[in-house]
Amino acid sequence: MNVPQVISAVRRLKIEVPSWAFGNSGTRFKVFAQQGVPRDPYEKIADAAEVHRFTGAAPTVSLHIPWDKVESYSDLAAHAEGLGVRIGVINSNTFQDDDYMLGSVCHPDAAVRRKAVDHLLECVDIMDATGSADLKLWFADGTNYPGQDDLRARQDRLAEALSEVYGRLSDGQRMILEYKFFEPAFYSTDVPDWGTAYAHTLKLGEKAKVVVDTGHHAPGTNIEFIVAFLLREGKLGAFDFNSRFYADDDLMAGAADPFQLFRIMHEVNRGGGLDAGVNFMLDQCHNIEPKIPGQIRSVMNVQEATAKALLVDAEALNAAQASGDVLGANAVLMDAFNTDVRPLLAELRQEQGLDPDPMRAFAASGYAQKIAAERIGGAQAGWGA
Ligand code: RM4
Ligand code: MN
Repeated sequence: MNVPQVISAVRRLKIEVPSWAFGNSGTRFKVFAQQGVPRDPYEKIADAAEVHRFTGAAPTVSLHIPWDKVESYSDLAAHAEGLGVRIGVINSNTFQDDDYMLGSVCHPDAAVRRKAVDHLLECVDIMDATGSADLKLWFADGTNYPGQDDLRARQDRLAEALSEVYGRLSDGQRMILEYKFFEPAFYSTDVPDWGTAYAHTLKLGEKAKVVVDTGHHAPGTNIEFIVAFLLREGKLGAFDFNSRFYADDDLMAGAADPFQLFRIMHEVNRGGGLDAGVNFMLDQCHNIEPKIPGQIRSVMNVQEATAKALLVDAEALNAAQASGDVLGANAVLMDAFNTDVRPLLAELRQEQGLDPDPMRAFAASGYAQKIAAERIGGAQAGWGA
């Protein structure tokens, strides 16, 4: 691809931001409250709209239910549209009620499973009201001790729950299933890996796809292989981008390992994933850095990795691979990765009528000072609201 082609391809890339990135977050040790943090879903969407205003690349916002519960979802959707963004994926939450101590859809007690499935069905109702296309399912289900519960029976319960919710989807709606190898359960997890998610979604049908949260893998996992495999099978539904050093750190995408993000985007591009209905979401928390700039930086990091991936000389790579030129093939990839694409992305932003430096432009806009002055009183949003 030449530079104008790369620019137009990156221009089509849209990145979805999570409502929860704008609320307070922290670790189990401490949540450091920040000034100007939203008090409700309306204010979260206003902050998300700023990310889009300065990047031109983040037109949708994921909601988390019940954290983003409101009286009228159509009103919230209209509020979003008034700010130039739309509501995206509906993320379900079956991990914060006392009832879920032993799991949700895999719980041994049928009454708890019923409650969890009813919540998922309610999320589909919300999708109907907001026009959201995707229901994201992440389950905290699992066990802590060998023998605690029947691993096989838990898979049966999972399949049953998924199939009931799948049956409730309309045309144009999808169910996207996220996996995570451990935490909060430590001995067994009911959807621990892409293979389990793939097997369940394959059985369910076309409207069920897999979510790859980049932070949900063991160290050293070759995530780009998983991406290539799922794309090849038409089963890659979405990404939850973030960075990890140790566990599910939820740091900014591209911060810990920009080379990994590049390799992932290379496989996305190779597999036609830029135009295959894959939802590129961020799933992050900004514990110590300011939240809106944290999101802007993350969007820029994904754009950079994508631009570099698009710059890979496919012809030269094919030729080197076909002739067994190990070092030559590797060099083609590294050449693209080592290209400074920041001028190219600045050009793209200028074409879009945006400031070429979104971080600087946001800082100069005065928005952070404005919300810090205005958002006094009320309860700041955080996990759980
Ligand atoms: C989970 C998972 C989900 C996200 C929650 C907040 O670990 O990554 O995608 O919705 O965290
Ligand atoms: Mn996630």
